[in-house]
Amino acid sequence: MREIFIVYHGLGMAGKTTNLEFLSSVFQNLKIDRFHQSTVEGRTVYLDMLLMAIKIKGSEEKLKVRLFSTPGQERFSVVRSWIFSNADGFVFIVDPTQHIDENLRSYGELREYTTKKPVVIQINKTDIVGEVDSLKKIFGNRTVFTASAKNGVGVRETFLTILKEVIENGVGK
Ligand SMILES: Nc1nc2c(ncn2[C@@H]2O[C@H](COP(=O)(O)OP(=O)(O)O)[C@@H](O)[C@H]2O)c(=O)[nH]1
Ligand SMILES: [Mg+2]
Repeated sequence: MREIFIVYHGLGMAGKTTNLEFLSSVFQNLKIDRFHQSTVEGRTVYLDMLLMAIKIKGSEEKLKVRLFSTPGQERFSVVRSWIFSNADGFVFIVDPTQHIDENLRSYGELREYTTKKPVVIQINKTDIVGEVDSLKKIFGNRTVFTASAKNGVGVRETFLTILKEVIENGVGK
């Protein structure tokens, strides 16, 4: 079975785990495995992973789709570069409650990987930050979704779009 590997990146607390949790519950019937290790405060410590088997329309074949979110701590920087270089595509989660420069620094960590691989932007937490037009403009050359992962808004759309872009980009090369 071919496998697609999609990485959710963004600042700590941006909502990466919340996205994976929501997908894990809505795609319950496709789920093969879910692993998340966190501290007592709920921060992702090492690994946040969701594995699904998805049948693509118009094809007999099933695809394994593996989602990872990146661990925040610096001590996992080696794990992080391994994850980035092995990804087929990325979702970058923007946290509008944190400074734009911080968000852009985090986005910049993907730069060398996204020249050939697709990235979809999700501006999260729009339930608490209403005005995100200026943020949308900053990322305007990419596909941008607004979301409230906590309420499951925009999560599915973000995922299905990156999946589509990865498949179109050619997977299992
Ligand atoms: N208000 C609001 N809070 C959110 C949203 N998404 C995530 N959060 C909260 O932000 C915190 C960090 O989320 P988490 O998914 O663990 O972030 P991660 O560090 O990127 O994995 C948690 O308390 C979430 O409940 C959202 O859309 N709206
Ligand atoms: Mg997390």
